[in-house]
Amino acid sequence: MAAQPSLCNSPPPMESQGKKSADPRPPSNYTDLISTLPLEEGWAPICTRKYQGFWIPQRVLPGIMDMQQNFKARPDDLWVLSYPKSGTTWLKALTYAIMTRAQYPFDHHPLLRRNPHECVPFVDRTYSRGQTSEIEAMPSPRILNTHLPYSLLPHTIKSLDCKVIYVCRDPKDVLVSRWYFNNGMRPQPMEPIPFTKAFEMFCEGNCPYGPICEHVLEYWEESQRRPEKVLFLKYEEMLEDPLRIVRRLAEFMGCPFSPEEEKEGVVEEVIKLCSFDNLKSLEVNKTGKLHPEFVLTKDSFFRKGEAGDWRNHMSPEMARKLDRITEQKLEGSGLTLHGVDVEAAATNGDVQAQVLSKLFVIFFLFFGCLE
Ligand code: PAP
Repeated sequence: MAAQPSLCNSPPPMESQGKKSADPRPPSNYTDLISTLPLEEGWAPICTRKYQGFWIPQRVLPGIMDMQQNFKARPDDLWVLSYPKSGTTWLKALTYAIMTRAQYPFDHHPLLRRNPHECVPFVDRTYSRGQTSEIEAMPSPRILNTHLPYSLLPHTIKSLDCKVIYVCRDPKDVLVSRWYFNNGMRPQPMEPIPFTKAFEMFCEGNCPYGPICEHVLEYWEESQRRPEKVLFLKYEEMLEDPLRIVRRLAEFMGCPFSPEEEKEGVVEEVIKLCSFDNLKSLEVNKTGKLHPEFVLTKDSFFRKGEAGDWRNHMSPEMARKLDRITEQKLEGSGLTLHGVDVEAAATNGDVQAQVLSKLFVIFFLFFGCLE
């Protein structure tokens, strides 16, 4: 039988080739370098190359290299950053709604007509298409997004001390979300990736933009060093207490809610507009694609929107294995990453232990005194 041509072996597509573009700089000059980097095909049709320690999708690598060399940051840029499938779409919607709340009434808001990814551009992909002028033409303050780890960010973002908001999520749920997303991209007759294979690859750090723990740790450490510039959020906290998170976001962004806005329920309006149920139900997010070359339709960004769906896909042993890997990698950092429910259980356990030890001391003192 003739060997099937690999979906991954094609060189990085020069997406702006052959298209009329106002941009003079399609990033074709990185092809030779990219072809020398280690290639991983397990997540096909997403093929990744190991670049500066991370598995970066080949398709966006020319744009990333171009960005690293040529991106011009502005001091008031706000970056929404994440490991993929960690809550990017939601965070984009929230930051955009917070920033533009005085410009648009909530019943005529652009988020009702445009997908959050169209309101806050994914810069890697825009650069890969050679459409850098789209980013340059954005009025300030810009909200921009990339999935790059901190160490790979263009240096001007760091030298200008731009504000960064990072969202992370329980890696088990990230994997499940990635698995569905990836399978949706596989053309017929490709079978879905067996979940056990996806699990093993993920555990080894082999996943687009992975390894996940190193990605998360870089931002966590930066948020500890510069909390006024790097805000670190967890998807599970956002689900649990959106009011607190939205207020925190607005403060961090330099546009806190005024007492009048609080009284008028603006915080609640932002949450409602950006809620999973609302965004998923909008016509604009049900059909159509973000770009003609993008395989998936916009509804693929809104699947379940919950914490803990991993329970429906992993055995307890698998979950324990991934948790153990995560704990080992995060050891000593002060960060935990296994979802609010598990953490809450651990915290409850701590509280119970504290109560028991206090009772023990009282008991001991009381009977000690009697003797
Ligand atoms: P991306 O990296 O491709 O942009 P990202 O938005 O980070 O994806 O993650 C998608 C996840 O966020 C999906 O999770 P699930 O597969 O477990 O369901 C998606 O459902 C969830 N999501 C999208 N929008 C919202 C929202 N408004 N509220 C809560 N979760 C959301």
